[in-house]
Amino acid sequence: MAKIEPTKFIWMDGTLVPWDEATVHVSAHVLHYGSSVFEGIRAYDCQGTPAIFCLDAHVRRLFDSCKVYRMDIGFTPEEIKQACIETVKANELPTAYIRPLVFRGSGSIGVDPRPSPVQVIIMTIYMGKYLGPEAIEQGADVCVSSWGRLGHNVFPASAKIGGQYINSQLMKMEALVNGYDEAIAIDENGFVSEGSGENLFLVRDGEIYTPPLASSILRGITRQCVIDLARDLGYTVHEAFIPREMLYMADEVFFTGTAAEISPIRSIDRITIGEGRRGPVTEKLQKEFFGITSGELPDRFNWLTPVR
Ligand code: PPE
Repeated sequence: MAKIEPTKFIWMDGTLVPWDEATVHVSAHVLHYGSSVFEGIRAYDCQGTPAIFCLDAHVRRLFDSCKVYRMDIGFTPEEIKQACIETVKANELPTAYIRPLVFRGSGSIGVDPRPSPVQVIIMTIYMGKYLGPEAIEQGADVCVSSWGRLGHNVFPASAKIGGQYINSQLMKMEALVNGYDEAIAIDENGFVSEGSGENLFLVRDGEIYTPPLASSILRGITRQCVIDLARDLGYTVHEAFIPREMLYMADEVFFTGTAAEISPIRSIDRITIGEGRRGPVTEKLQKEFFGITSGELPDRFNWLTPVR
């Protein structure tokens, strides 16, 4: 997807270090067992000032994920928030994708991660449109994956844990190899779950539907913002189990996510969705969302933390 362009500094275990010095040893536990939790946060160019989107909610989820995974991060949420701000500032980026990562470093071999030290890094890089620049207007072509999402007693889907992303990688590779832009997973009960790195919404007869947390989805922060925004605009939003066939019968389907923002879907399994392009509800939500993040509209939901 996006190539990493190095920036000046990476925040590592409490200090900013030059990009090239932010390294780990090959014996690091995370490399062998996927023992990490992470976040993805965007900073938008808000009238010339970088503004971090939903910083509190992302830091809260990072700590929630650490809790599930029995990881003591060693910093307070306030310290991590300040570190995100400091890293954006130090790299002098007008916009950024902020990637906090908490992982088990080098110290022990074997499945029990606890003897390996917990390390924290915050990387800030450039990120463009997740599913390509055209997809945000024209819509993406997606498939239902042959890979399913696992139940909550196998993988805690609402915790953003590194190792769990093998499932997403399998979905994404299969989709790309077969000529699609992205895939949608089905949960263990046969209901629609989410994309490899996005939550999913559909529109039918002017009402909006999205799978509930119990469909093995990540508790998406953009998802919550879109629910709040849609209700504020007067739409009815249902968090409801969605049978697969409802995807094909929808008037509009779109993804949400930090990287994906609000991305329309124009076909699923080569079946045209609605008119085969971005629908009016999706467009309206995008307009409001990008209006707020660019500072053209007031930040009425308190989404933004300006970096001065
Ligand atoms: N589901 C999954 C599986 C997921 O990874 C993401 C974010 C979401 C839903 C949307 O959540 P939120 O960002 O809080 O609205 N995926 C992140 C990583 C993507 C990547 O390719 O890396 C992201 O969008 O930053």
